[in-house]
Amino acid sequence: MCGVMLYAQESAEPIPLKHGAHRMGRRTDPEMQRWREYGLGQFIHWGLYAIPGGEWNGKVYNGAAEWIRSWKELPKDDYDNLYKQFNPKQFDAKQWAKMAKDMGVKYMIITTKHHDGFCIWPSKYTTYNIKNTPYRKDILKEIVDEYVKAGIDVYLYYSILDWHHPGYRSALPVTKEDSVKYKGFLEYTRNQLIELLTNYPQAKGLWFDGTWDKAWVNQAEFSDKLETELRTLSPGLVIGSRFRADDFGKRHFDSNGNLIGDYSQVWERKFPESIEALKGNDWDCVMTIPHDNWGYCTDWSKFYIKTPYELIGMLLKSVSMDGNLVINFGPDGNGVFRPEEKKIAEDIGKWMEKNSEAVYGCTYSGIKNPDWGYYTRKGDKIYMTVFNRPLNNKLRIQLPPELKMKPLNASFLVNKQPLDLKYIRLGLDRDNNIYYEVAIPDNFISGDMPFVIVLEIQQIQDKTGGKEKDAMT
Ligand code: JFZ
Repeated sequence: MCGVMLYAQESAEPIPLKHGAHRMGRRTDPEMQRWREYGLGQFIHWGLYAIPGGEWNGKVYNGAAEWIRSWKELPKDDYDNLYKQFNPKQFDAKQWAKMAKDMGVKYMIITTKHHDGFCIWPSKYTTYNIKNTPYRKDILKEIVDEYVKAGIDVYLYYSILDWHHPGYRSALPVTKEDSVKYKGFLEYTRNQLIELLTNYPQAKGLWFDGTWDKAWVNQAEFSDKLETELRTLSPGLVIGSRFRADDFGKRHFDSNGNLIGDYSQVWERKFPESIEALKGNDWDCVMTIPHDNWGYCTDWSKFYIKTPYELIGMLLKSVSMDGNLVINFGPDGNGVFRPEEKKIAEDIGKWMEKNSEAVYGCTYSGIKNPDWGYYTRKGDKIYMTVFNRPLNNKLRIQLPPELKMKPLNASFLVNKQPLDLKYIRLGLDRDNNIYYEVAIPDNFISGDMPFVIVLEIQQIQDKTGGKEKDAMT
């Protein structure tokens, strides 16, 4: 019964929606193409939570450090007064941007207002902002200016969930008074978003959070109108799938299965199994270096910390499936990145300096990722990034015939050294795959980081290409 209903739904006429997806398929404009080509991004979580750093009165909070205000051990007033201490004396936006630039980052997302409601810009709609801290200056402006100067695109994170605003409600307003207050909160949200885009016109997009709240989900008309308004104010703006829900409260994908917004934001600290799972949608993955902690946390010894090797693996995995990887950093209350983060950024940067050709502007290659690493593609070049060097030094390449690709030559990316490329055979398996092999020289010392081989290919025009396969199935 259930199966029948599902089938009926899928094949039936689309469900009429007033607030569904605005578009089917990918955006085709240059701004979105630019987003697609980034490859690597940086997330920064920075706010009042950086002061306690996951601890209060010597006690350690078990949740994510940026959520500490929700901990019962911490009196809310104490937290809300932390702004009186916020004075990051060592904060240097230029240095931040340089660190990101050296890491090879092409875009960055900065928390302008996290769940605690504190604003790192001098918003005229609340006093709970940077201007009323001892620091006083507009931190957001410093960050936007310096990153833009360094050639890095900036995106503004904004949490709809707000523990400070008196009109905020997480669930549906129950009383008349709740409704009125929540309306005021929605107006506040709209005002601040317009303010952000007006004050920081360089921002390329908005990154929304906390939009799972029932109260927000039920405001489909409001958020849909607001999205249109924001896009009109800032043409080309990129907004992911985590902003608004459709008429029936469906998030990310509307009731007809179409992606809401410009790219999928469901890949938080996880990856799609395969390119097919993405259904052709743009996507990025946001990733923490520890397990699940975004804001500064004094003690990292309780976490497993991802290595640069693993993070580069995640980067190549993302790009090989047409996505971007965004790595999160959480500077401390003084505006300083912890040494571990600096070292990771440096190590990734060293690798990117030599190998970023396999990342920037690259896409899915059409070939399934092999056991030894990842394929990425740009034009007539296939990049083979090797993470697991085979013990026999032979890299097997398995080409589906319908790709009609003929490998011409192979070489190391770093020094262009030519490598032995051998055709093995066609039709070895039931899918008629074509096999090639690249030989890694026995005396090649790969070191402890992945290396890249460039495979130059030619598109072949043959009359039967792909046909044999169809005929066999
Ligand atoms: C949210 C925040 O609560 C968190 O503090 C951080 O800012 C992160 C980037 O976003 O956390 C989430 C959001 C979405 C999911 C999980 C945690 N999710 O979709 O699985």
